[in-house]
Amino acid sequence: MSLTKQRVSYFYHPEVGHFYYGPSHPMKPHRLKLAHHLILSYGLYKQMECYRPHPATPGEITKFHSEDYVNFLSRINPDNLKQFTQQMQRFNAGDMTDCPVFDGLMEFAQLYTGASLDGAIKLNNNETDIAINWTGGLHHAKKSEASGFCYINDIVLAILELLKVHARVLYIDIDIHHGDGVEEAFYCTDRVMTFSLHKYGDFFPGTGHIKDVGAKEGTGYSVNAPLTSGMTDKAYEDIFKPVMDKIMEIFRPGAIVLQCGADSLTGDRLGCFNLSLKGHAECVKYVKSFHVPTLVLGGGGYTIRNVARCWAYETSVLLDQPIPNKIPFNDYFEYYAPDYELHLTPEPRENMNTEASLEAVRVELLQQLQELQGAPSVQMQEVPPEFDLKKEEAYAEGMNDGGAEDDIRDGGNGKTSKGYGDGTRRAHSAELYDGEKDQ
Ligand code: V1D
Ligand code: CA
Repeated sequence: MSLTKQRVSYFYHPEVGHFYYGPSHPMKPHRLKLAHHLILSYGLYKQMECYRPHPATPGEITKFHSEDYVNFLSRINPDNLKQFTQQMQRFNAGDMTDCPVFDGLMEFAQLYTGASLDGAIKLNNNETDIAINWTGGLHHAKKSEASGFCYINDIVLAILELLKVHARVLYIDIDIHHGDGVEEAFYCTDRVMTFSLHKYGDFFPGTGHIKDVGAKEGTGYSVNAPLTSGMTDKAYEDIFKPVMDKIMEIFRPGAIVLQCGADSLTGDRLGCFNLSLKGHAECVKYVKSFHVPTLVLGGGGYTIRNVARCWAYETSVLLDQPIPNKIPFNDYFEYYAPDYELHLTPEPRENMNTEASLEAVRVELLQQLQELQGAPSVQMQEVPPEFDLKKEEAYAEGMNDGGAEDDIRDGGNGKTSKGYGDGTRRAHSAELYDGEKDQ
């Protein structure tokens, strides 16, 4: 781990904001354009490497999704629906579901997925410390099924990429919805720990009970914080930080994937938490403070001006570059009326999570994690033979003995993190995109 400034890479495809789920659908890819323009207008592009990602190929996508499902997504369009009635039911797509068939659906999925894969490859090659793809984070998609506005699970595919180099990958999900697709994909393995905070109880997707801890080898490696409406910054932080400390101590990930769904913010059209940008971004800041290679992704977020505010602010946090509260002039300036300010004020309403319920969640999760400490799989993690690491690095990462020299203190915050291996694979060629306006 180096304590020098962390290098940040940013992945954005200029076409990704042009897709349209339909007039009454809350998912608006246009929000991605708003966020991108806000990031540009704050001048943040000057401090990161900006790339135009490649569209993920069907061959890359079938590393997780089934061939049948990917063929279906590649062939279906709004003009040929009648030929696919049965498959639409089977794969949970169409107007009667959360996942409509819209023009360019597969291309959209290829663009957001390619950006996550490019970010993961850049991290694997040790060419960056933090990779950002605000267009990704579609955590509900399953192997053979669309779900909750998500078609291809770019997160699972990016984690599979990171697992080529890293013995253990931590997935963190601060979207208000449970990260069910990612949890399910890695439910039975101890090489990926998933940690989702979410609203639980009469809320989509209905999974993410605190007792859902994983199965088989993966028992104890799924961590769920079920919450209810009205979560405040303080309440969120009081769960997030202690659980993260314990996860980092016990799991020691070589890489982290952080899904930053913005529907956990105050005033979200679908969400019911009451977080400010600062409360949401505190999680991002905290994850960054561990100095572990991190892929930062978007996710949900339905009050689109606030989604843009959130991801622009979090980009500034990742860059350690403070930005003014006044929104700079940009192509979408009118969206930020009437105050034209960045930060959000939480609503004056009750937090339905009581002190006692929050304490119970925190205590239970810390207890579950403590139980892992004695588990043999933590100390004796097996590394597959095709593992793409130099031997000494794999040894240092997967089998360190907990001695003092294994612990590298982070810049004065008292936390420790462990060393990580760097990869030897080549990244996809990506075009440097230097301050150019969106086309
Ligand atoms: F309000 C709507 C209007 C039109 C179409 C869909 C919705 C809608 C709102 N909330 N759909 C939902 C959720 N679905 C249900 C259905 C009822 N059931 C039988 C299912 O409650 C889905 C919410 C998806 C949230 C997606 C996400 O924010 O987590 C996300 N993360 O990354 C990308 C998206
Ligand atoms: Ca979540």
